[in-house]
Amino acid sequence: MRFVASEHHRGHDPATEVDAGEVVGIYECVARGDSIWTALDAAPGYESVPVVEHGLDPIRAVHDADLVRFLSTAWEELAAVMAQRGQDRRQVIADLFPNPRYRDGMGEWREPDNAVARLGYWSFETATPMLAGTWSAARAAVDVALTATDLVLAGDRAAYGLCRPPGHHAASAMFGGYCYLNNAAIAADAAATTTGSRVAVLDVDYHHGNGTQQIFYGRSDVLYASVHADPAFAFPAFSGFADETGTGRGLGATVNVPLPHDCDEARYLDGLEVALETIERFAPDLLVLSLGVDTYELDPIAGLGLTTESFAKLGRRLAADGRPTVILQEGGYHLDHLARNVLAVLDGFGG
Ligand code: Q9C
Ligand code: ZN
Repeated sequence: MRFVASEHHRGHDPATEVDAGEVVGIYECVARGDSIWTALDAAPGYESVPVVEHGLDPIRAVHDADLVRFLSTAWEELAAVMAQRGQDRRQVIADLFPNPRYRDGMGEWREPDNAVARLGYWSFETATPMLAGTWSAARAAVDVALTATDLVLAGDRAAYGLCRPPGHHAASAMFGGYCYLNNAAIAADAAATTTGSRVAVLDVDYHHGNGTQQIFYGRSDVLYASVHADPAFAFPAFSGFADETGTGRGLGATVNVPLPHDCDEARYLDGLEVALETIERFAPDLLVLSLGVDTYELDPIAGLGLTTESFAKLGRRLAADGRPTVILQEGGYHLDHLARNVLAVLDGFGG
């Protein structure tokens, strides 16, 4: 299997996040990308392909132009505000968010002038810091996803994109959940619009991919199917319910399979079958797999009872469906077992 990765991920090197008001070490760290890359280089049967720059057009096809403009200049503006305050900061985390009820009865929202307030205006939670290298890493992750997609569109059975930062929590006009640009959505949209093909996104990350769901919620050409921890107890809490099935022309092209806290491999694989049945009925030409391995039983912030052998089964099960597949990295936070679990999926697929 051929794979794509970018050195630019290292420029996005956050130190901390805020969890329930507590400052903790960042889980979405540089070592995640490096450990997977090192393992791919050492494993037999994997060949690295250079990243091809695809520019901003495929990003703007999915994301609001104002979000893209904000992300591209955010660090410069934040650094200026911090300098004015006499603070030398390597990262900034938003702490003010636009609750939809704030302006009840008071008319339209305005984007704030202050860069720190704007960080919250465009985001939704406190685990997604902005740094000097964030924008180029986020852009490079999109290029990684699009380059992997090109390989599959040109005939590779499957390709792996080592996207970091991840993408599936980024919506058309909002970032967060460690995600800035929605790599999988941009790849799926580019494939669907440039080739006129039907694309299914299967999201197996522990967390519901609210961003990918939102981007495709009204569309019938891209199916979004997700198997994830029930939002009743898991992040991102506001989406991923089984009764969210799309809207308008997209009705029926969104599928959510929420799983319980005490999930194990057998229950997980049953849930996966539900998602795969809907994909089968949709009959896509291309599958984009949002591959989070934070379903691992030992994941420090997540976990749905899966073992490394479960990930091999997942890879074999997806390969059995025989679809051209773009595999893109999302979450997975057990640093010591991360690469092993990703490789289990890829090897299982026939990597
Ligand atoms: N500030 C992915 O796995 N958790 N993202 C804490 C509270 C954020 C997970 C949020 C988890 C994000 C790609
Ligand atoms: Zn996740």
